[in-house]
Amino acid sequence: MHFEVLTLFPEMLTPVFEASIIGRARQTGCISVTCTDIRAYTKDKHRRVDDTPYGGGYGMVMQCQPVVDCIRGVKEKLTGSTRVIYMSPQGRLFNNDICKEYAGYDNLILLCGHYEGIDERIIELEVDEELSVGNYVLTGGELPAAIVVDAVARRIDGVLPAGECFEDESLQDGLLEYPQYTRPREFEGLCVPEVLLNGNHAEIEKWRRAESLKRTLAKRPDLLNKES
Ligand code: 4H4
Repeated sequence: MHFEVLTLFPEMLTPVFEASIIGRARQTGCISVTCTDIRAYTKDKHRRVDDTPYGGGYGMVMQCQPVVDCIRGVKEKLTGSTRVIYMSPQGRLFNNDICKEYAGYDNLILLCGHYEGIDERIIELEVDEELSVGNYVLTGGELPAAIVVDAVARRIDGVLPAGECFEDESLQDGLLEYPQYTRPREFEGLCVPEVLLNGNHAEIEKWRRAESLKRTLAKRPDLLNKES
């Protein structure tokens, strides 16, 4: 699967996509990730990408030509199914189901806005959908794009280390995950629960299920009311 991130700040994302699981998946060829600088598609000597909004108002708006040409320039090099996604608070809220849906594409093009957003005609001409990572306005779409790449890439075969599997539900059976512990057995007077140390897997599973229920009730009772 190929991820193409269109951004004014590729330097923001390069380190993120070179590290950890995503970095390893790129090296092994499970996925490819490219960050393309929208500014490379400008045609004026000042490499301008934004301008003031028609009708007045504060802030700047990203102009059509560099963004539309960047999307088209990238698209024409891709084969297979492709979806163009604009990271915006106005989009549908990113969740596990969307993650699953996106993992079915050959290519995802993630457009990162900046300033007050982008000229509406870009969306009309080239964007398949807007996608939001939360009901708040960020400075740019780069962090949301990194979230999407990370979450979707984890669902691609070979990305997660052998033995690990993505959580098909973002929660286990709709519950929050049980508490996790690792060495040492005691830290500043706090001990690992005995049940986890005796190797009785049936008992461990029972304890984990009880803990998941307990913490879901305490932290996210709303999850317990959901239709399963
Ligand atoms: C895009 C700000 C659109 C405002 C942006 C608008 C998010 C988010 C985000 C930089 C860009 C911001 N992207 N989830 N939340 N005019 N992106 O804040 O549509 O309100 O994904 S606008």
